[in-house]
Amino acid sequence: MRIFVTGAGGQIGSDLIMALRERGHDVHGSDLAPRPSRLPEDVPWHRLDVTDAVAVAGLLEQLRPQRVYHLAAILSARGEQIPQTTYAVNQTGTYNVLEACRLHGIPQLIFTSTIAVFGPGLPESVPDDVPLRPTTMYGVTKVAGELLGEYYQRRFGLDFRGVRFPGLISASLPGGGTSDYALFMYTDGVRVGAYEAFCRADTRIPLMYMPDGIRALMDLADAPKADLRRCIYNIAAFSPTASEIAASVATAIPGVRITFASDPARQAILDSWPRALDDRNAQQDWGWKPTFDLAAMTADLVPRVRELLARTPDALSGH
Ligand code: VAH
Repeated sequence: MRIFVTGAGGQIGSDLIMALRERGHDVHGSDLAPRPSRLPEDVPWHRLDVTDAVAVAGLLEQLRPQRVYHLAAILSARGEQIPQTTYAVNQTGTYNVLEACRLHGIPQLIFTSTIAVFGPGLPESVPDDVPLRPTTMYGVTKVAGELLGEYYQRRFGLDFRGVRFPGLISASLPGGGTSDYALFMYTDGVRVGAYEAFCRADTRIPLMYMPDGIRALMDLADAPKADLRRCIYNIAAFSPTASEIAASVATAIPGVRITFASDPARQAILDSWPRALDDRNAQQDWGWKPTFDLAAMTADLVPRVRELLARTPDALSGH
C-alpha cells in the first residue's frame, strides 16, 4: 500500500521507512530536512512543513496514501526552550494532518505518542488510563494529539491508532529528547570512550530498542480494527536505572567512563515520567511483545554504532 510519513528525517523515520519497504509498501517520506543519507535515493521525499495546513492538505491530496505515520514533533527538552514553536509543530501540525486526512478521505493515521503524556503522582507501574498531567509542552501537545485523534475517529470515522513510546534507543541522533542520556551512553561511549549523563544515576524510565518500536508501529497498524478496544496503547520493553544502563554499556565497551551530573530542568522532567509502564492492553489486543531486553540491546547496538562511525565518523557527534 502507499504510506506517507511526516517528520521522516527524525529519529524514527529512516528505520521505519526501510522496514515498511521490506514489507513491500510504497513509502513516501516528508520533512523540513532533506532525505537522510541513510535512505536510498529512490525513496520519494517531499519537503513539508506540517504547520502549513495548505501544504499538508495539498500533498496528501496529490499522494492519496492509504496510511499516514505522523512522526513530526519537537521533543521534550528542546520543546522547553521553544514552547511556542513546539505548540505550532506538535499541536497545529497534528491538527493539520488530521484535517488533511478528513478532507481527502485518507483512511488510517498512526500517531506516535509517548511516556511524556504522564506527569507527577504516578503509580509504580503505569496503566493506560490514569489522569494525564504532563509538565512539558511536548507532553501537553501529545495528550491533545491523542484526544484529537480519538475525536476524528468518533466523529469522522478516521482509523486512528497510536502507541505511547518509551525512550527509544538506536544508532541515530534524536534531537532534543530528555531520554537521550541513555542513547548517548552508547554513541559517545563508542565515539569518545566517555559520557557525562545529565541525570542522576538512580533515574529510571521505560526504554525500548528501536527495532521493537518499529515493529510495534507496523503491527499495530496492521491489526484487525475489531480487535482494538482503544486507540492509544502503552508499550513497554525494559526499565533500567541510568547506572544499570552504564553497567551494561561497560560490558560491550570495556573501560568506558560514564559519569553523572544531573541537570535540574531535565531531571525534573525525568522524575515526572513513569518508572515502568503497564502494557497489558497492547499485549492482549494486538499481541505486543518486545524482543530486546537491556543486555540484548547492548549486544546488538554497540557493533552497529561502531560500524556506523567507521563509515561516517561525524554521524553521531554534535548533540
Ligand atoms: C523525549 N524521547 O525524550 C522523547 C520521548 C520518552 C520521551 O518521547 O522527549
